[in-house]
Amino acid sequence: MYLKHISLIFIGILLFNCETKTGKKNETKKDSILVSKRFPFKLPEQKPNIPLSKALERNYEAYLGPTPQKNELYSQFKYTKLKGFDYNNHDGTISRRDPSKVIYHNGKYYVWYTYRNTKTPPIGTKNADKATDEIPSSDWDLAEIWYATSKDGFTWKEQGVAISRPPKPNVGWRSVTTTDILEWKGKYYLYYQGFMEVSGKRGDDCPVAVSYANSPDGPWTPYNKIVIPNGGEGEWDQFSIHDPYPLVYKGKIYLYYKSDFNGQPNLIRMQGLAIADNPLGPFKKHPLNPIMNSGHETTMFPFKNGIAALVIRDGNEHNTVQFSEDGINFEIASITNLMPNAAGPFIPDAFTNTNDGRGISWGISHFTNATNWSQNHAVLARFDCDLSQDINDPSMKKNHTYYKPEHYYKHGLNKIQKERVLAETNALKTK
Ligand code: AAL
Repeated sequence: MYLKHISLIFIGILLFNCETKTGKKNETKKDSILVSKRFPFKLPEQKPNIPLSKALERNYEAYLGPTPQKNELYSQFKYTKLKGFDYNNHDGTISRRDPSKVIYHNGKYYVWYTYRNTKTPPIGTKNADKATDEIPSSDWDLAEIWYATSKDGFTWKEQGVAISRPPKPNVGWRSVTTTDILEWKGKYYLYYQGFMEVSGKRGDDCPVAVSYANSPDGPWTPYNKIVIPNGGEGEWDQFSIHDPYPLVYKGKIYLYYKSDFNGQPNLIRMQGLAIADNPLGPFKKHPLNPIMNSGHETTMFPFKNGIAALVIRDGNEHNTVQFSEDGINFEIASITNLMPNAAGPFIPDAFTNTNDGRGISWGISHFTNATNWSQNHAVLARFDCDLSQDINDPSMKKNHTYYKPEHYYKHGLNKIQKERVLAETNALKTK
């Protein structure tokens, strides 16, 4: 009997030890091995060698760091109103939008952009048939390419027109818009959308043209040929080649662009790539186009050995920063919000054919419909971020952005939604 009591006490001690060691009731030896394989309290910097869920596998495989704070391609975005641009009291007659990348030359920053100055605000692409030589359909109809310079990136001095509309039938006679800059072997090239009909007549249809100069101050000579043509009939980019965006990568000109396709009312926007050895072409469209399944205006930058992209507004993967090691196959590198629209970053190594892209920390973007649709116009703004290997700004790496309730209430239910919600409640009453 005595022996039985002693052995029961001994087993109790054993179990107690086992319990205290694992901290859990009735854990077996096998469970206790699992316990040492349980995910630890301190987040491992590297992927731990233990069984992981898909989400945790992805957390270590898909991103450059296990948290946004450790992810070089995650950032918040901060915005600053620019000084130096007049908008006629925002009455809709003057618009500035779709800025180029920013370059630095002779002690000044340069930016080029779509400039519209018309007697009336745009009447809307749905009213394209009522547009005239003086009345614009869209905010970018009857536009020119203007430019401005700045000593600090905040206060700008508008320099005036860089590319004016050429006479009919030259490419861009209706409107020249949405430009971007390339510096190549000491010369400068401005690529831009060249409209040869009113935007909205069929759609927002245009090819891409180019002008060149020996100085960023011009004078600019139009190539007067289509340099990125629309795709063939039935191809995704058959109607619009938007947002031309050249970088120098792997010794060639990688020109990214957007196309609106699928047709109204379910317009889809994706992005393509055309590559050339010469700024005036021929550009060869990549066989894997579209190379980006989401996005709107194009914003790419060299990053480490590849190309990174700000992917905004449209598609399953909008509101992401993406990365590709070959400039073609992009994958999500981070998810963020309040991203800059039509961002034109300052990219010191945009044209240096680098294989260690340093990234970006600021640029110029735009806000469209800056006041209301009856005075529809866009304004330029500065954005700042930390997507750079050369800065470490923890306040750009926070993942919370706080808005006041009124900000949310502005995005309220529409009439149809309110009716649906009320009907759901009424349906409950009749049950
Ligand atoms: C912009 C750009 C292109 C489109 C229009 C003006 O955001 O995508 O330039 O054509 O909208």
